[in-house]
Amino acid sequence: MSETPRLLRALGGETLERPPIWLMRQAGRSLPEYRELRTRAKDFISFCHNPEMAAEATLQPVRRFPLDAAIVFADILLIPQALGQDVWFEVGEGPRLGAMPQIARMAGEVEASTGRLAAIGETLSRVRAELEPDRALIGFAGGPWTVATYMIEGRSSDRSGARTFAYEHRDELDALLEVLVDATARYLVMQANSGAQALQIFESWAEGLAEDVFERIVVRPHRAIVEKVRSAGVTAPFIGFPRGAGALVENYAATVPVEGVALDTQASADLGRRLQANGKTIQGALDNLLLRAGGPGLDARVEALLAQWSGGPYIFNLGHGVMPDTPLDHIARVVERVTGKTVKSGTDQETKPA
Ligand code: 1CP
Repeated sequence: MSETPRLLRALGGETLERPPIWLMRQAGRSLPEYRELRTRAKDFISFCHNPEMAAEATLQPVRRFPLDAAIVFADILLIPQALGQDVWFEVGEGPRLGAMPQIARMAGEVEASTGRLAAIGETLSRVRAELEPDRALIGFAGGPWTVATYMIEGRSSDRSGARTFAYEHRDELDALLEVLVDATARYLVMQANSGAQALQIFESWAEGLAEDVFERIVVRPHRAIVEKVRSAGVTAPFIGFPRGAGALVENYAATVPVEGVALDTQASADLGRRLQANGKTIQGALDNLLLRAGGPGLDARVEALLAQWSGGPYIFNLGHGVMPDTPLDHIARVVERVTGKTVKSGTDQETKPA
């Protein structure tokens, strides 16, 4: 049997007898063993910068479930921090960022920023050494616009402040995106050189943008990232995730040279098939809230997704990350259905010894 990970075969354009499966945000708070590990770190950022702990968190979901890929445990907000903006996490509330440094100042930090993220490379090489060869290792970064929304607003928000900024300070936003494109491309090159075999760009907040704005602040920066990473000699496939882009995802797929396009929960069967027909591998798009809810509705939706998209290159996944309070037996049931494998470890809420 071929040891090329199923995820990479799908991203190479193969239609497989069963699609690979992994779940966005599969590591982390839905797992009791993660919550236990998390108590040992002083804070979330130091957790991400601790290769031993981050490698453990990366491997936890693939030990528990027969998933086809692991995604490196890190966060999209490590880049602003590496560029000199303060970032911290308020327990139970989410990210907080200090005042945004001057853009020109951050531009001068781009080269050094990759070195400040060296621990993530170390996490990747540790995981790659431990992961079975038929499972892929995914690296990632946030999309420049999504990262910029946090940098501008200083926290999770409805992004209205960041969008207003995009209109009122057009040149400044373009300059900020350029800094982020540069830092992100270098970071992804470092991740690929450390063992990441596929690279996902999480543009989680691509919704609500007019076509011309979407082109300017999502499409163009993504294309620039992919081109920069490719010109550094990296051949790892990309998965772009312009979440909430709606019909504009077709413009995205036609212009950004990514191999895979991750679709959110509202993507229609036809939209996915059109992207496949145009040479893209698609990923998605089970509702994370349905995964949490479970029951016959979940089973029916999993069957529908498999039926509608398995005729072309397809990666089974969610349309947004796993909710922290998702029952693990719901995850087990979906993974078993897609892979045809049984989940060996207990799926109850008990902590499993490492
Ligand atoms: O203490 C903790 O456990 C903090 C919770 C947590 C975790 C586990 C955060 C804070 N980030 C992460 C890890 C993480 N973040 C991963 C690796 C784990 C995995 O996927 O298995 C990844 C891929 C991310 C990506 C990420 N971070 C995104 C994009 C994906 C998405 O969900 O849209 C975003 C928007 C963030 C910002 C962020 N970091 C953390 C939180 C709670 C948030 C979201 C805040 C918000 O909703 O605005």
